[in-house]
Amino acid sequence: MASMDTVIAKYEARQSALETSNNPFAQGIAWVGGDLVPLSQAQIPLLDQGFLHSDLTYDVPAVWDGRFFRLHDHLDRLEASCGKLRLQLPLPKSEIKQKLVEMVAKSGIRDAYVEIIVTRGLKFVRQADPKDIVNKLYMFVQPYVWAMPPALQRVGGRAVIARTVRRVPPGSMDPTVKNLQWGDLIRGLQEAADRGATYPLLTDGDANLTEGPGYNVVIVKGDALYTPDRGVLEGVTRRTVMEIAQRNGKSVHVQVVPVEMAFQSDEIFICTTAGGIMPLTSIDGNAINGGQIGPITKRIWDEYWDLHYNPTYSFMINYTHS
Ligand code: PDG
Repeated sequence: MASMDTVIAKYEARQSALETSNNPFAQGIAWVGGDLVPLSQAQIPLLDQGFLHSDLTYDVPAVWDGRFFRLHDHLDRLEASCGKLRLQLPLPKSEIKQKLVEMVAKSGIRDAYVEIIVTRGLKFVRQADPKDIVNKLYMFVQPYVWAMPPALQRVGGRAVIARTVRRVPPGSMDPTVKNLQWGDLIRGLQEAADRGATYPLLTDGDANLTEGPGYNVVIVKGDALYTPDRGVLEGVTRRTVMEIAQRNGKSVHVQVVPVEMAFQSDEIFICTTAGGIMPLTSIDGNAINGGQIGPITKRIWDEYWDLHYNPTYSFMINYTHS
């Protein structure tokens, strides 16, 4: 199994190889209204309801070392999110997949953050006849995004339990729909910075953990993993974590997770497509596991990145014909 040092060193070597590229899409490529443009030139119409009322859903798969990871799971979740918001995918999933592969290949980007957005379109829902509403699709590919940079993943990040804001409740904006109503999450980030930390964990307002800005949270206690069942996005990374843990004989509990469990945990980490497995070594200034990354987190980290080469989870992109 590849260790953290090897995975990061190989990634960094791929990055420096890219620096010499003269491909106009090397810093990103976008698909807007059927046209492919460099990401820095991509524009959305001002009247798009995704912009005016955040009336949209989106999803984010990633490409690692030239392979798409769990793309079908992300497209399935996108389709489910569309269903919950009464949006229609503007293109069939198979065509979206084909376009995304073409875009990644054209960009030459080997490690990519890929975003697919479906908005209501140019008509506001109020007083609109549903048949006049035409949903819009936007897609882009850019170099991989790290919610926690690799250097910090080696030592672990500092988290706080947010006090000034709670996660939006499921009866308001359903967090199982991946959405860009980030007001609560942004406030959490600002509070964390005010308190000398980087990673807020938001509660449900009743002293139970939910999630943070762009990540799920997982607690390790003994031979068991715990992660919140409600008020969270059902993360694809978290699903991968649960599969790895179960294969390693750990029990996995998707349940109510009182804040207190975070302080009593043996290990704790957050996880997302944009950064993978991100260890936390302090919460509200209290060291977890003596301030060291624990063995179970390390094991999951290594297996997580190994799975990016497993054909059950990923497929190779052919970069040569673009
Ligand atoms: N919870 C929220 C609110 C998220 O936005 C995300 C992913 C997750 C959990 C984890 O889901 P998954 O494992 O399927 O990726 N959000 C990141 C945000 C990246 C950022 O900019 O911080 C993503 O869209 O990739």
